[in-house]
Amino acid sequence: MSGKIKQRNAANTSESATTSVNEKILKRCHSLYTDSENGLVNIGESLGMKILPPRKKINVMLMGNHSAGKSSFINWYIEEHVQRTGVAIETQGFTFITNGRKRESLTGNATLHLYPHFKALQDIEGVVDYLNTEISTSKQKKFSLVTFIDTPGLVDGDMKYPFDVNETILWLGDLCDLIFVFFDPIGQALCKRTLNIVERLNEKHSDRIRFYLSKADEAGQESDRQRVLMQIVQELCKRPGLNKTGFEMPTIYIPNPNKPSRCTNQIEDVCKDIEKTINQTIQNTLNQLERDCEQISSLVDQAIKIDDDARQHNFQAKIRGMGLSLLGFLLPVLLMMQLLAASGPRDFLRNMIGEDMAEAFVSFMAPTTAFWEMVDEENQLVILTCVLVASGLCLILSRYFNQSKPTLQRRSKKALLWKQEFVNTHVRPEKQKLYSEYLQQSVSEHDL
Ligand SMILES: Nc1nc2c(ncn2[C@@H]2O[C@H](COP(=O)(O)OP(=O)(O)OP(=O)(O)O)[C@@H](O)[C@H]2O)c(=O)[nH]1
Ligand SMILES: [Mg+2]
Repeated sequence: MSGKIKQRNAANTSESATTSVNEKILKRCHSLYTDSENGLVNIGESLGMKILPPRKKINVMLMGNHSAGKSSFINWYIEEHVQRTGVAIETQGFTFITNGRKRESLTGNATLHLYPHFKALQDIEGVVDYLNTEISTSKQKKFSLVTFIDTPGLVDGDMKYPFDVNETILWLGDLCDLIFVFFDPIGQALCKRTLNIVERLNEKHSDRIRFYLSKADEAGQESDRQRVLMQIVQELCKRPGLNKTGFEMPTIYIPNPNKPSRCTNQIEDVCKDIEKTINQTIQNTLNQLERDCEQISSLVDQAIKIDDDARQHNFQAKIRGMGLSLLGFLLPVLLMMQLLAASGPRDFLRNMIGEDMAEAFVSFMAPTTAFWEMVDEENQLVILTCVLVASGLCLILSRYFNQSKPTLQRRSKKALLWKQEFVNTHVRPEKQKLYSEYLQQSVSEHDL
C-alpha cells in the first residue's frame, strides 16, 4: 500500500516538474520575442518583418448541446467549482477559464485586454457583454498551460441568443488549438445548431476537433450506450462535410465516488490529448523560434548585401559621372585651342605663353589645323555646333549617371550586425538549451 502511495507521489512530483519545465520553456520563448530591447518582435520590425510572439498557453474550446456537461468537465479538470453547472441553461455567454495568481472574475472588456488575440470579438455585436474570465489559482493537471473557453449550451428552436452564437463559436475556433464537442445521451444529442456549427468548423479545423459522448454514465446499459453512439455518429455522417471513416467518439463522464459506474470512462484520454497538444505546441514554438532566427539572420545578410551593392554602384556611378563631366568641359576647351591655333592672332599667343611655347603649340596642333583648314566655313560651323552639343550632352549624362543609391549609415550597419550576432550567439543557443530541457523530460540524457 505504502509502496503504491510512494509510486503515485513520485508520479505526481514528476508531473508537476514536467509542467514547470514546459511552462518555463513557453514563458522563456515568449520573453525572447517580447523583450522590450532585444525581443525578436522588435528586431523583426526594424527589418520590416512582422513577427507574432508565441502564446504561453494553449486554448481549448468546449462546445455542444445545452447541459452536455461542458462546464462540469472544466470544473473537474481544474478541481475547483468555477463554472456554474445545472440542468437549467447555465452558461449563457463565453467564459475564459485560466490559471493565475489570484481567484478573480473579469468582465468582457477586461477579458479583451487580457487576451489581445481575441480583440476582434468586439466586432461581433453584443458579445462583449456576455464575455468574462474566471481566473483560478488551480494548477491541477496541465491547467497552468491551458485556457479553457466555455461556450453557451446550444439549443434549437425559439431560443434567442443576444449575439450571433454561431459566428462567435466559428470565430473562436480559429484561435483554438483544440475544440471539444460534447454530445450527451439524454438531451438534444442531435441538436441541429450544434451539427451545423460542427460541420462548418470541420471545414477549416478538422484536426482540432474531438467528439465526445459525455455523461456516458447516464446512458444506461452498454447496449443503450452503443445505440446512442451509433445514432449520433450516423447523424454526423449524414452531413457531407463530416462523413469520414473511422469516426472516434470516446465515452466520458465525471467520476462520482458516490455513484460508481461500470461504464468505461475515457476521460483520462481527454487529459492526455490536452497534454499531447501542449507538447506539440512547445515543439512548434521552438521550431518557429529557430525559423524566425534564421529569417532575421538572412534579412540582415540581405540588407548588408544590398548596402554593399549600393556602395559599389555609387562608386562606379561617380567614376562614370566624373569622366563625362571632364569630357563635357574638355571638348569646348579643345575647340577653343583649335580655333586659337588655326585662326587666332599669333601676337596674342606669343604674348600669352611666350614665343617658344607658341611655336611648340602651333606645331603640335598642325595636323588638326590642316584638317580644320580643309573644311569650308559652313561645315566648320556645323562641327562647332556638334562639339558644343556633345559637350552639353556629356554634362547632362554625367548628372544622370552620377545618381547614387541610398546606403546605410555606419551606425545603422553596426546595429544590424549586432542584432544578427545577438540572434545567432544568444537566442539560438538559448533555443537549443530549451529544446534539450524539453527533450530531457522524456529521453534519457545519453540519447541527447
Ligand atoms: N451523471 C452525470 N452528470 C453530469 C456529468 N457532467 C455533468 N453532469 C450534470 O449535468 C448537468 C449539466 O451540466 P453542465 O456542466 O452545467 O452542462 P453544460 O454543458 O455546461 O450546460 P450549459 O452551460 O447549460 O450549456 C449538471 O446537473 C451536472 O451535474 C456526468 O459526467 N455525469
Ligand atoms: Mg455550462
